[in-house]
Amino acid sequence: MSQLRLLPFRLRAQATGLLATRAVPERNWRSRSSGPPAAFPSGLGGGSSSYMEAMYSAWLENPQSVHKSWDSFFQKTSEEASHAAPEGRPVPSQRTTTSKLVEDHLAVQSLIRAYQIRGHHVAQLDPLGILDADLDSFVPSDLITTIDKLAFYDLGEADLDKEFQLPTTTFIGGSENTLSLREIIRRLESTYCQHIGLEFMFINDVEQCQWIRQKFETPGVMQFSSEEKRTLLARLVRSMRFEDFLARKWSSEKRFGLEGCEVMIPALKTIIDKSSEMGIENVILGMPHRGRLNVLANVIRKDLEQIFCQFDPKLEAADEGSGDVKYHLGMYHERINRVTNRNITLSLVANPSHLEAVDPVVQGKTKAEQFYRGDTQGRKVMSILVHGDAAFAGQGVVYETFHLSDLPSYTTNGTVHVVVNNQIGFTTDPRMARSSPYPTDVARVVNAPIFHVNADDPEAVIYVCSVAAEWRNTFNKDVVVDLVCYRRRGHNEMDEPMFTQPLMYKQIHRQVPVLKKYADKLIAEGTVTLQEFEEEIAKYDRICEEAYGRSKDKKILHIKHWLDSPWPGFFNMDGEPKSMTCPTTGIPEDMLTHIGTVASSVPLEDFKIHTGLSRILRSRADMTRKRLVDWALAEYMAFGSLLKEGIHVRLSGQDVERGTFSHRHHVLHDQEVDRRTCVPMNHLWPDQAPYTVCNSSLSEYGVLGFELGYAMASPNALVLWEAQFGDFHNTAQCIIDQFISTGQAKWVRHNGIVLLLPHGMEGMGPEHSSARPERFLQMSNDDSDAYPVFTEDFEVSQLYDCNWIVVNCSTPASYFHVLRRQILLPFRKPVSAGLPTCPPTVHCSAVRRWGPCGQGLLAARHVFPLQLIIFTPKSLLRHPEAKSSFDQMVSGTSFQRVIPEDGKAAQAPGQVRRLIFCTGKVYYDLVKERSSQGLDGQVALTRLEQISPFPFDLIRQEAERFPGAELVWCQEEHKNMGYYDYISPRFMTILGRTRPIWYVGREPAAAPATGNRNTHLVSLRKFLDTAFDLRAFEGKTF
Ligand SMILES: Cc1ncc(C[n+]2csc(CCOP(=O)(O)OP(=O)(O)O)c2C)c(N)n1
Ligand SMILES: [Mg+2]
Repeated sequence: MSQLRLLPFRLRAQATGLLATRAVPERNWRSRSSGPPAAFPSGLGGGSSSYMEAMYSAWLENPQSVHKSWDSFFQKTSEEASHAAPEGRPVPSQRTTTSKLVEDHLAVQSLIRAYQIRGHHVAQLDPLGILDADLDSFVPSDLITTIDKLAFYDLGEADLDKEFQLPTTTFIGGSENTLSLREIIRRLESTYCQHIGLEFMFINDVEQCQWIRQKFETPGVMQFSSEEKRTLLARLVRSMRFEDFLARKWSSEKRFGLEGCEVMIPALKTIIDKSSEMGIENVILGMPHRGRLNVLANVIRKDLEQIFCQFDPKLEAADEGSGDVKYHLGMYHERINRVTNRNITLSLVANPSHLEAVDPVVQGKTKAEQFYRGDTQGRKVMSILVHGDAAFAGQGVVYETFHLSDLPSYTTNGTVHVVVNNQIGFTTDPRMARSSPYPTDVARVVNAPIFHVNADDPEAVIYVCSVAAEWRNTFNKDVVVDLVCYRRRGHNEMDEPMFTQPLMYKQIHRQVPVLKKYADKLIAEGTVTLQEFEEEIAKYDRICEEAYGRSKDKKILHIKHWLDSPWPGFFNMDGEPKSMTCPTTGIPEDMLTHIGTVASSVPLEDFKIHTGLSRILRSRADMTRKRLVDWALAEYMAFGSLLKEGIHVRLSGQDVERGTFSHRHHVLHDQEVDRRTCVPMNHLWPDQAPYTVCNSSLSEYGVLGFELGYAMASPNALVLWEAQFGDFHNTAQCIIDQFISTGQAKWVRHNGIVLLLPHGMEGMGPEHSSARPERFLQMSNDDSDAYPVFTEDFEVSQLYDCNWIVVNCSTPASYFHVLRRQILLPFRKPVSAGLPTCPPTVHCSAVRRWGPCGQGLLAARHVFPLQLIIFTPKSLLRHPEAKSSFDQMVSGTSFQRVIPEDGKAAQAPGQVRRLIFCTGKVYYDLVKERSSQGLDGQVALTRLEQISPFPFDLIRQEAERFPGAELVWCQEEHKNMGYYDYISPRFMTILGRTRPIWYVGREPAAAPATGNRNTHLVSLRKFLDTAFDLRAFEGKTF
């Protein structure tokens, strides 16, 4: 902010207005960009003069021996050389003169290229005129900001009026192939150094660079009709007057106003208009706090009275849950785009305060919407992400999200990013907030063009946005619009910015608002009259006043009016699920056999798999014959059976295709044909739903956010994210805390995402051991102290009330059932009417298949999904005992929240002296130990498969079954981790504090596991000894 730039003398003085007066037909850049290798070189830098000299020697010998472009170039320059020789002076040799001309041409080419690469560094991007958008007042020495800088190219003032052949890599000539140097510089200045700064020359693709050059360099491109200007003015009026209205009515309320970047509203609307014109029907937006209410009002077009209601502190919410502050809420709206007269659906995804966290969520939702519509190219559905300058540069999830943008299973075919670059983050100057020149540099990693634009030039902004939308819809790649603006007030309306940015804010106080500047311009040029302008303002003010009047009649708030992803027909009219029954989750035996058979085969012909894999498939076939499943096969059965029922299954995460532990192998690789793969799961049934299994980038925050967004789009899909090891979820903690555990309470939004978190103490060290169950359990919202009312539907109503389900399965069958229950659990009934007709390529419930039908109904099922956290095993994947029989999975069977003791101890419960409750893998250690100590009749072992919501009813039942037994909770985790803190008060509640629940497990610790194998085994031995020492708690009080 202290870096004042003295605007250097520019050569543009005489040029103003010229661009607007010339109507130049567009040149076809495609035909110009290609040619045989020896053609006139388009991008030659300084090092190419020897090549040119070689060409020239060849041409002197035989003009036909070089490409015709060289021929005409040398002919022309020779002619000019001979004309240029001043009278009376000796004529230099033809070769010397031509050589000079060749060098000058090369210099001019370099000069043009310098502007294309570095022009943005001197563009006037800061509306305040005091800051450098690139954080640096340095002026590149190869830009001609003063006459003397021509010397850099060995050119002088005398060369300014000489004509130069233009290379194919510029469009500044319009229909002309030559221009004077003076005009070349003027046009380059006009394109690259005024209110638009273009960064694109790092893009690897020449065609894409040419496209951008043509869009911005062609003379006359930035002309607007008077109608377009009036629309732009009207949009600015709305944007500005909306903020003014809020400021007038609620002067002491936080709203994170847009003042200083009002142009964002017309900017977003232009992107949407242009995209709609190009065929887009559904736009999904993500954005932070700044200007969000304005976007809701003027872009999404949410009813103003509903927005104003949010300012009324007295209104109570009608819906359950915590709700959220008004500048985080989402919205969904289908309407007609007035510019294109086409239908458009706009949704703004709700987000937490955590800046940029919504980015991957928006991308996932967009991908899902594209997937369900069969929109593989992103022609119908697209995303727009709005960012703050400080957050865009500082938050790592931005980078993670960019890296998803071109991955086949994650791409949304291009996103338009808009940065509200108000050159400040809360109280921090950009120079302290980032190390890169611009806040947008992160986008360079994916070759996204970056268009910086001075936000006080509304026409420049609109032009840039229109090109950005066209870019996205032409190349299906990301693009960034950097709106360089200012923040008129403090961080929020209560903040005093002069404490920390005194000079900047002195300038801001002097700054004429953009609306006034633009209105004055249009009035001066006669596009509107002052009266028309004032009427436009009065009209919008009236709209706001009327809505305000209506908002005062409201008695109640509805959070569900702010839902960003409604599921049609999912709820009854009163918002309740349709039924509270829990069907069985088993499937017919022939289905199990069929899935087992496909899972052990290679459905494609002449497909050679690895011999090690053949062994695995043979063992699957063997298990199928024996009516057994291991973990991987149980998962196959669950996925495969859901696919048959039309449920799309998507499994994503690092190395999930094979499985971190090499157990899954859902994608087979031909050992002889490169990149030939086969996914047998997609060969199960003729009309099955599609199965997507995809290895993700090495990201947790980004990818989990993405899958959450994907799961948000439909209740009729099983979407799973698997962590490589369970503890890696902590780098995605924000998605878990801010969206998964709280999303329903804050935003009445349901989501059925499943997290698979490998967990288990196996001596692998502090990392790779614990998936940190304690964290999830601590966030579970079931009340530890309330004695529940055991109604008939207790199991289901408990699920209905909780924020997520936490399970730790001890058997493959249990895993199979819980995955199926995730979809079937639901409160559903067949639906007959009232749903929108599905577009031609979605999953259709009428014909119960995927593919075009054009006659079915959207929203095939009416399920009530709930987030599910599963701690999954590692060593149990191959444990000989960890197998389940078909008997535990066939029709009529279902998920057991608790697996009670059913061995010797169960035969004489009165004799049992100890009942050990446990969950997950430790069960197998306990069984083995019990048997080796000969205590099968005296110690009962009961497993909690579902930990949260806590199965109060079954725990009570089990405790009552063994009235004389001492109750023990055994876990392999340390005492301050795992499940103990969660289960202990709940046991107390259900036992009425009459019997203690003793702890057996590892001691409290700081690290989740030891790195020393021996220490691991010693601590295991120790707690197993305690578990079966029937006198361990004698004399102890609780
Ligand atoms: C992840 C995260 N860290 C910190 C904050 C606190 N915070 C809220 S707004 C803000 C400044 C954001 O600056 P910028 O991205 O430039 O947006 P602006 O407010 O300037 O529009 C900060 C630090 C937050 N909301 N999220
Ligand atoms: Mg900012």
